[in-house]
Amino acid sequence: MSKTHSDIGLIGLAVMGQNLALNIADHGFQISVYNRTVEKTEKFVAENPNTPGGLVGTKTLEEFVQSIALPRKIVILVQAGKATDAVIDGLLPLLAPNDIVIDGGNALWTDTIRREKALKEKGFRFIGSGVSGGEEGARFGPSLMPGGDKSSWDELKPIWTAIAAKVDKKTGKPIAGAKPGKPVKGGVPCTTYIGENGAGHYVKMVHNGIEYGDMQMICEAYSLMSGLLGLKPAEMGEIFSTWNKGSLDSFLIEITADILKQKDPVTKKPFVDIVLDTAGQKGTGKWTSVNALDMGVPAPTVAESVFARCLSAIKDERVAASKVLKGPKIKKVSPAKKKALIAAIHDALYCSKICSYAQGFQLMRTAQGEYGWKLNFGQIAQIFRGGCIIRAAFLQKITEAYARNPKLANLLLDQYFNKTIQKAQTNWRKVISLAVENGISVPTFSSALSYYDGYRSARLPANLLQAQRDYFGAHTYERVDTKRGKFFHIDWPEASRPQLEA
Ligand code: NBP
Repeated sequence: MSKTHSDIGLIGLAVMGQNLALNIADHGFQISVYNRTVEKTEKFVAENPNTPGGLVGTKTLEEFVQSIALPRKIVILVQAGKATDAVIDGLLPLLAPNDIVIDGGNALWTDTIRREKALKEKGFRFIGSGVSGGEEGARFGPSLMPGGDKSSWDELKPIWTAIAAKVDKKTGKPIAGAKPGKPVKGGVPCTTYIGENGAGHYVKMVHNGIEYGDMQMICEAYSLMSGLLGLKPAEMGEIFSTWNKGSLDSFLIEITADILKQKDPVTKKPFVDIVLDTAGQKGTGKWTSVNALDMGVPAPTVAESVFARCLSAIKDERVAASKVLKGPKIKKVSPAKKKALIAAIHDALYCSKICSYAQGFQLMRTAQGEYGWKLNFGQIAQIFRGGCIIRAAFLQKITEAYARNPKLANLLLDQYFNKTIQKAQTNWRKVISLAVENGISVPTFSSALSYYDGYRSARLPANLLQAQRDYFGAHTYERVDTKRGKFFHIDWPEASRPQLEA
């Protein structure tokens, strides 16, 4: 029998909203749903008549709001940006004090900070929750990254922990097998309170930036195997399947193996060969990179992965340039060295991945200082273990690293990551050298290595750079033989500029 009032409400019945609503209903919560285009609501409710919790379709915002138990929990899953503001504006006159509005879209974290503040001033509570895992995640278990008012989290927690992806307590591996009406039982939920105001959406954004990096790095491994060894997609698919059983075990490696083994239904050629090489983007990788630049945090690998998509997008220009700009002819590696090269590419991928995550976590660490959040990095890595696109066995190593030292300055300094790179770096360097010698573009692999080499350098050539700045702009410099924080300037033209006039 249906309840008089629903446990929760959801606005926005596109892909994410429909799937999240069904996930919530599968866990026995009655959910009211509303969509601007009413026909979508009617169709959705009609198509899903027997969910365990029950769907309550509503035609107007007033009817929707009235159908939810107080204090209300209202999830918004509409297009991020203006649409979210429009929905909030429509809701505000209808809400009661202490109602909780939860934005599950991919909002820019600064918008979430603004919205949380504005709603708090009006006596309402606001949560900005990252929802990761796309359509499948929303339906059967996403990773959820809620940030905002802590008291709202305490009230939302039973629903959020129920619907989140679950990982095995011992192994940390995602528990699969959820079916419509039959969610998985037990396991550790992939959600935790991230922090105040925009913290959840910030962490979701960095997650997406890391995802950009992971995807591009896998593409570079594929490009190297194809270019240097001439391997066919299906053969590479088998290699990725093998890699998926080891330290690279992850969702993205798993789907890459599947994709490489897939045949095009029309031509029967390898599917990947008929896909045009231009990648799109929705902006969260760009946001991550822009924020890294704004905060002055070195995150070159994430940024390179965004630029790689930009470069891929100028297809016509590249095709024209390929006829004019010459590089070295690729020298195929001999079959005798095939096994060793595949192992080296594996190592290059793993080391680059470590650096990319080190950059992402540095970014979150700096943002924590900037916004006064208290982020638990070990827990953040843990909730990425299920539901997320970046879910990977490797994340357990990050959780362990932060358990060893919660104040870890950089993941590279952790004993596991340090040792792993020590062991694998010869292979990493070899692969990048081969790529450079053969003219194969590997922007994320090489930027990750440069990051590693830069980060471990006690002295960088910035001494010369600072001298240049002092020369042309009187920007001053610090000396190696005085205390930090004391600034000097040389009056260059008089002191040492070569006399141009006789
Ligand atoms: P979309 O981002 O495509 O948004 C479509 C929804 O927004 C529809 O329900 C539409 O209503 C509604 N909407 C728009 Br557009 N303007 C509106 C307005 N002014 N007032 C009210 N409703 C409005 O949907 P989605 O792909 O399901 O994504 C939802 C959110 O989740 C986004 O923020 C997205 O970034 C985020 N997200 C998506 C994914 C993914 O894999 N797709 C993953 C993670 C997060 P209508 O039916 O009347 O047009």
